[in-house]
Amino acid sequence: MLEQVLQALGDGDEYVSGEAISQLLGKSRTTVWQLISTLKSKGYAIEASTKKGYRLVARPDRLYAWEVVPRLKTDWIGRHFEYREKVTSTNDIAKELAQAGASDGLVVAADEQSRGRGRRGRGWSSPFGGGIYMSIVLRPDVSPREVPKIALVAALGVAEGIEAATGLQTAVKWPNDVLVDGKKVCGILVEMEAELEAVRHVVVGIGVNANVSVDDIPEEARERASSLSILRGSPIDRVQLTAEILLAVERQYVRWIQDGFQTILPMLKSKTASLGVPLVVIDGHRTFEAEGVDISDDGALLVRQSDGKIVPVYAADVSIRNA
Ligand code: BT5
Repeated sequence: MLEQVLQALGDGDEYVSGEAISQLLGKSRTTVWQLISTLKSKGYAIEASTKKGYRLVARPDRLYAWEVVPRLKTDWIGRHFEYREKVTSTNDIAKELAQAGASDGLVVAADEQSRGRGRRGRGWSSPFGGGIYMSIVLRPDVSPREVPKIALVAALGVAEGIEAATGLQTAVKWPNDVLVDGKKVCGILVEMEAELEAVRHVVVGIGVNANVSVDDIPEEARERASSLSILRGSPIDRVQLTAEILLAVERQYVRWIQDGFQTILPMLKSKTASLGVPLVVIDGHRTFEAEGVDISDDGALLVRQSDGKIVPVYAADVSIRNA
């Protein structure tokens, strides 16, 4: 219903009479007035004039489904879009919904996370309204062994989406970060539920520092992380960014499913900041220095150790070493 009122108000160029909205909705003038009040309480600035009716002056910077869905250009990802103001973690909600049978492509987004998660039990700072916190439920018909590649496929999509929405140049840091000017602006957390040979569902959690201030980035990460608004020097339209990211992620995901990982690889390699540079690799309990050489057909990062041997790295933390 709120969506219909917003549609009736249009882009706010002109006043729309209460009578017109009431006729469009088939509801009384009192109901229209109540809906307008609800929209105001959700952050919409609406002018009311007894003679002329209502005029939409400003939209809030929120990831409401009725704001995001009309701006989507995807075929299926995000068409079912669940918005929550505040959650523990969008990955948790997406997982619950997936277990309850949510369809392929469901997106859960929130304006704040109280327990945003990174990999290996680490946290993800998720201040209200600062970032994009969203999780996509996917049901790929692949073996669980293939699933780690989804982080790379998604990272490539997010990188492209950020470029399309902001004009900033991006790079991918293997396996799950997106960088701008060498600073981490996005982290991806892929989780799955699977049986031995079959994937039940995958949840791709995407956290983007859109309008996050320096103070909201954890101290230990400040040197290596930033936000898109800081790097561009102007605020980011999170709704548009969300739409662009979902479009690019869908495009890369469909390519992967239909044409295989090899079709993604050249693009991924050309965008990867971890190749041809000195790295520090933390693989379980082992930390070593190496040089990034290539990404293999199965998504591993190939690194050259100091003894010259090239070894694959599958699930490590890799940072770029300042030479
Ligand atoms: C990641 O982990 O980069 C994955 C982050 C995924 C977050 C999304 S938000 C939506 C969905 N719901 C969730 O609960 N999670 C996903 P990792 O590579 O482990 O990086 C985590 C580390 O980055 C932390 O230990 C901090 O040092 C640092 N960090 C925390 N918050 C940050 C932020 N907002 N920006 C940059 N770095 C941050």
